[in-house]
Amino acid sequence: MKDKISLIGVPMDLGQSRRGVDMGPSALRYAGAIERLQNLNFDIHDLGDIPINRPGVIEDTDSKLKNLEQVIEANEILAKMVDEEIKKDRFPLILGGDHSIAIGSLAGISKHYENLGVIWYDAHGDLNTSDTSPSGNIHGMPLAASLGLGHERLTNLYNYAPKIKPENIVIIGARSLDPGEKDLIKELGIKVYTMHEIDRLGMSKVLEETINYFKEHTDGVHLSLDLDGLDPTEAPGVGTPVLGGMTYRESHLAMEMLAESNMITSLEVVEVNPILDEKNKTATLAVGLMGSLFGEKLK
Ligand code: B3U
Ligand code: MN
Ligand code: MN
Repeated sequence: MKDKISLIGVPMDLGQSRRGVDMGPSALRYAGAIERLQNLNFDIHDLGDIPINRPGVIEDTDSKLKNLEQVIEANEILAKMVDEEIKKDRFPLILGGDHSIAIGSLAGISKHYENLGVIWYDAHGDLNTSDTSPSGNIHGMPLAASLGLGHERLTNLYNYAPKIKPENIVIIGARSLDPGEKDLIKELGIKVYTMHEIDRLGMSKVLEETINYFKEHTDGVHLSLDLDGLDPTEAPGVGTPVLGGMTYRESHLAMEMLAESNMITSLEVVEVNPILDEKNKTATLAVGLMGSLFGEKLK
């Protein structure tokens, strides 16, 4: 892993309907994200938060793509910043914000790789398009958009498409998939470890398989860490909790195995909602996972 990290905060909550996830970057900084990585001897630059055009009144329209313009604007800024930091040979660490920001992260990252792998650690598939989405919330669409599916303004963000290939994706922790997402997974043959597979195989095997799979296929791996992948008893501060998720211990094991593999080249941490949290428990957990991912056990 690179020893220079650039941290970018994205206080975005317009990709979904519950306010509060815009405070995610603050909650993660407050929980000691920067100090945790400094203690591991990383040279970390906090570039601050990108500006989000947040209207005073956020109308809960029934549009098929809620707050499209603002989501695009923020993601364009994010894509450019991430792109610039990678050019400087720095590891991009993006703190969200809701998961719609993965569209910008991947747009900035993927230009630098032939075959970028993506680990989508999430209760959801985020594989909806404006046609299949039950909610119109863009945070349920970033993986589809990055595959080139959905609204042209999202798929073509940062002026190229697609960003990733279906065979370079591994979804871990899925337990809430919409019908259109299930169809897409089958159609494209996307590798998914649902909670069923995690229960049967164990997290150790799931990560071993994922790591071996990526070793053959990819030249970089982005970890998109949605905190709702974890069980809400341990990570309650998320907008769309789904029971039966991955535990604290399974998640630490996953991060430690990824640290050992030395294959992660970028990270985003999303969907932390401090308003719905219990004393910043979820952000603190997230920072602990970051510690493991960045090699706390190894140093
Ligand atoms: N699949 C649903 C719900 C959802 C997606 N991502 C989150 N929730 N966090 C949707 O609205 O697309
Ligand atoms: Mn998600
Ligand atoms: Mn999710």
